[in-house]
Amino acid sequence: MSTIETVEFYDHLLEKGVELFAGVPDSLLKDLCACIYDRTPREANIVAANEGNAVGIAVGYHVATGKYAAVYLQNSGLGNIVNPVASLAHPDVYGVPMLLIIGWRGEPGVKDEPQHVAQGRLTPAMLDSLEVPYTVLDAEGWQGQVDDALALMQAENKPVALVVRKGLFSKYSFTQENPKPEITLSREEALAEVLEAIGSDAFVVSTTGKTSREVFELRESRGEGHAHDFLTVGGMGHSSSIAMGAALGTEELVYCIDGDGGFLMHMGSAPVIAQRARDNFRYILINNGAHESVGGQPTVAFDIDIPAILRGSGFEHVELVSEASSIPSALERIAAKPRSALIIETAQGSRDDLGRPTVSPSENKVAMLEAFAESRN
Ligand SMILES: Cc1ncc(C[n+]2csc(CCOP(=O)(O)OP(=O)(O)O)c2C)c(N)n1
Repeated sequence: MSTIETVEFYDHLLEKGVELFAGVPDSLLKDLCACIYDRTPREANIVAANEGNAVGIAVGYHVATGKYAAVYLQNSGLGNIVNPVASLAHPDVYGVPMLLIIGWRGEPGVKDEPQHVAQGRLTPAMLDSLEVPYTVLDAEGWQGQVDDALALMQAENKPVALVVRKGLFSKYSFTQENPKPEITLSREEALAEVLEAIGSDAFVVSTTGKTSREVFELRESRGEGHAHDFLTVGGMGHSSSIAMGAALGTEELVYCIDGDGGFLMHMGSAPVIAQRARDNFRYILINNGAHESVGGQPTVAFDIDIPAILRGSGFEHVELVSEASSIPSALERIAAKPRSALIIETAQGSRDDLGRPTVSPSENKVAMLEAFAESRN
């Protein structure tokens, strides 16, 4: 498949007046997101907490400057933009031009994971129903497609979208500064310690991305099966809420294992959970300061005081560790106390040969229902 030269595409957007980028990184847009991150001043590329926030930034920027922003997202994030697009940016409301660049996971005919199949099939229909005109970008003639989209966006004062197929952008490599070189613990090592410490009776709800893939592989190697794990393969940011709901169905402890990107995406759930979750809910946050699963763009998680946020929300016992040897004793204390949370700071990175779950979500659900029922007996 021929590709679009990523730097040429980026330069073209700049030539056409894009001075602000905002979004949430995506695996299919990995090279474009890396290029934007590498070449754009930090204040002009906002890695937003969620895609709806990125649309909000684009709306505010336009009303203040008359200019327009480019908003990048995976199609999984379309749900997060529906509200601000339909009830703010749509021409029936404020009429705000913005260029949406959407990675098309689960495109019909392209093999992908279960969580991307329906979203991939629904992507064109969702854009149609939002009345957002879109073009599926082509490696041949992409300049004309971009220019037409921008002209339409400006003529009609509305969001328009470029839909990006797998493998469309050329490789863009860059070296990122490591914000915390003193941390050597990997996420997978941390997860291995966690699974060992919490025991096989506890339930786990793990976050979207490589965390859940690592949990799956660790359970395989531990020979424990998968019936105690809800892998949040889609619905990024909702693991803690899922764990809150699941804690209602068992007397065992239910651990949410979140990531910093997932935590930030719907952080409003933290105080509600701290105030209202049942006493068997426990929270573990693996903080590597980045969206590691989709290319490693930094989040703001290393710049903020997460223990203070959790304490302020109502978690009464909060610990932070960054070494494997501290995890078992910390989890002993966490297990003993309701409204407690453990933050584990880790380095970025994962195995090249990391696999994907071989049990489907629907099979896993059947097994989980049984395991939860047993835990109540
Ligand atoms: C709503 C939504 N937006 C974007 C994505 C793409 N995505 C999958 S994993 C991930 C990064 C998760 O970051 P974090 O929680 O920090 O975990 P890490 O990958 O660093 O372990 C992203 C952005 C998605 N699945 N869903």
